Amino acid sequence: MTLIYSKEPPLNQTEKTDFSKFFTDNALWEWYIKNFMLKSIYTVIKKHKIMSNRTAKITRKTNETEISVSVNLDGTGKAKMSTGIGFFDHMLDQLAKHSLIDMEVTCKGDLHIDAHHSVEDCGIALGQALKEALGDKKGIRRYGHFDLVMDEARSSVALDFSNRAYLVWKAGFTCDRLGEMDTELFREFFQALAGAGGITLHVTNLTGFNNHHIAESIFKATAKAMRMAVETDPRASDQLPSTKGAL
Ligand SMILES: [Mn+2]
Repeated sequence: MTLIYSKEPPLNQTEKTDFSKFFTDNALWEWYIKNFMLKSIYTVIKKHKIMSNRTAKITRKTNETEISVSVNLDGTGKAKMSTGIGFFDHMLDQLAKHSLIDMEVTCKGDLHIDAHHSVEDCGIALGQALKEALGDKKGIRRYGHFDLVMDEARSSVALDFSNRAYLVWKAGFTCDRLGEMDTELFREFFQALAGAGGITLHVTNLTGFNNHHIAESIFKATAKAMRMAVETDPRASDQLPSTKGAL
């Protein structure tokens, strides 16, 4: 079947009122497919392309770390973490899984010193990637919050992709390390993430005595809040969620 584009159906004046021709004439079917069906398919593909374009890849190299991060905000929570710090990988896995943001983080850092540079720089690169993937932020919900329990631990996270970096951190740990990760580095990570991502981020641990649970509940609550904030709101898909007109 050869598709010849024409804005008008291939009919003469009298044929235009004869609808039976639509069922018998190949040229008419071709015209219909070209002008309506293909147009609809193109629209869907175009829309999907816009959605799947909410991705970013960041590479960051300093004398201390070499990092590559990629994100897809419209993913399924696929995670591929390789930071050289087992417990940190486990936490980043939670962040991807429960935000439904596909995340890949590779870091070659100066772990012979300690994990500080690696954790902080991963936070910076991830924040940059999220910010870039969000683009102009049109149509997103912008705000997210989640109150998450994990056995005895409970953490609450509220965040805003405001482009104003601010961290409020109310969490403490009773042990110095989890695996190879110093527990004081959790705050460093979220500080870097909020700073580079332009996120107003409030993290509160409410209860808990197991440090693994406390840390994990914070990452999971952040993930769930992020999912809410970066998702597109179908009622405002073409609107910027700010009266200021910019975010
Ligand atoms: Mn765990």
